[in-house]
Amino acid sequence: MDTTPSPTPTARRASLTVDQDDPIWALPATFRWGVATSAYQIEGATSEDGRTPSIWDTFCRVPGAVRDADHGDVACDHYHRMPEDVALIADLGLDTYRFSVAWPRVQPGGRGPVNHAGLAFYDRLVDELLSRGVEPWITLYHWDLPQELEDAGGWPGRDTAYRFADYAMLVHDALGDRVPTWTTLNEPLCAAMLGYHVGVHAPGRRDLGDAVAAVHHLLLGHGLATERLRAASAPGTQLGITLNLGPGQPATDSAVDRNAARLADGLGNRLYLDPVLRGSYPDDVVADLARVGVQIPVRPGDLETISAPIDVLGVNYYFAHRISGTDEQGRTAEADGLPVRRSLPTGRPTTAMGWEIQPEGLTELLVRLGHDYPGIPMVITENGAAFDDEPDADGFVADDDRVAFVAEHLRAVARARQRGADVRGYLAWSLLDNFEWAEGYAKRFGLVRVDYETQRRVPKRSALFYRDVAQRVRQAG
Ligand code: IFM
Repeated sequence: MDTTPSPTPTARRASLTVDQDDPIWALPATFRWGVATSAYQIEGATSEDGRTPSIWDTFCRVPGAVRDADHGDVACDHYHRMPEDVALIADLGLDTYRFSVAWPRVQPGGRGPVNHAGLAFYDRLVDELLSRGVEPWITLYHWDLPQELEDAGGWPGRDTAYRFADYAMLVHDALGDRVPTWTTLNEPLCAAMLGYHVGVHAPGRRDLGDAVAAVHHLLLGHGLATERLRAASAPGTQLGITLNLGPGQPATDSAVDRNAARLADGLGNRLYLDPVLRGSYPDDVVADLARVGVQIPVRPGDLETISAPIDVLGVNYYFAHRISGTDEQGRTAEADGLPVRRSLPTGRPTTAMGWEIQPEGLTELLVRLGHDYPGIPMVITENGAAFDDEPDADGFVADDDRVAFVAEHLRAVARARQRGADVRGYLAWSLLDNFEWAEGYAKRFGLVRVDYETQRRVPKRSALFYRDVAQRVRQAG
């Protein structure tokens, strides 16, 4: 690959050399190239223009919940710097920006009329993107549930699904004429399991039954919103959901490890894929949950709603698992009676999150999805890595580790396509360094560095590499 320095956004070299015969160059000219962010992680301005608190505003105030007691009050100040951030995306030559809408900004309290001042921000954002030739891709829910809805029961309560569909329509009424792609939910697994079972994300509850009810009501909300969005949308509008998925191999061929891997796949992947794409929950997972006294609160008609047809499956991929069914003490069942599912290290290098770098897992995942859930186009709606970036005196980060990570994962996507997976695009996580949930600002995922003291943005080497790869693939078509 020609790494000739280019003048924008900084005259730095995108350093990695990619061979002429690299699978990356087999990506089609029509491939979608973009970046993703989410509202709470970048916007700040948490009490401006009528926005009310979300569960994350509340959770960040719980002592010890978030590293360094960080919070999203200012974050990347994107709410006030939006045109500058859109210019970054446009200058990188990317075609798509996936962002999320903050529910408590648009509909404070989670019910009732629209808050025009809050909605106006997204109206301006969409127009700014379109004026710079960047396609807006909306995610309606990226974890910032209005606190008042949590106080009324949160996602374990069925009513929240209906509130979500109403909110989706408020956003669609305002932006549906200009936004071609809509994702209902980002990573319902994290919203439900980390928020209501493990308790390390907002709202910090710890009950498996509540978490499983939350899964169902998140998916019901997805289905209700999809049905209503479909009825209101112009032909050609793309609707979908984003799931975080990861393959898991048993550590050994023992029955215990294979059973643990089955359950990990069931709870991590199939619990979401099957209802959305097949209209049923997986029998084995339902049986496992029943054994520990947990039932999915399905009512007649729910699964038909949840499996309303979608146009695109968003796949978020970070790592794969090697699953053992035995814990350090040799036990094979958790306290709740479910098989132990322990992810074992395989010895590969890790990112700053401690996640192993496993690009081959992405190929495996995409090929499997294409095989098990045929007929649904996929887009990588998130993939990226946190590293301990070291800026130079100019604030530039020569993040060759992230460059290599992006290259390896693009290659993994290209290989999956060669094996028949219908993958149509890649949205890097993330445009900016941002608020990484329970890790606060300690972990940096951005292609663009943010100096949180000054709010100065500086594209990293990975941003320039990504720009150049996208440009070359596009031109080759
Ligand atoms: O930052 C998150 C994002 O909000 C959801 N997907 C995973 C990312 C990295 O942890």
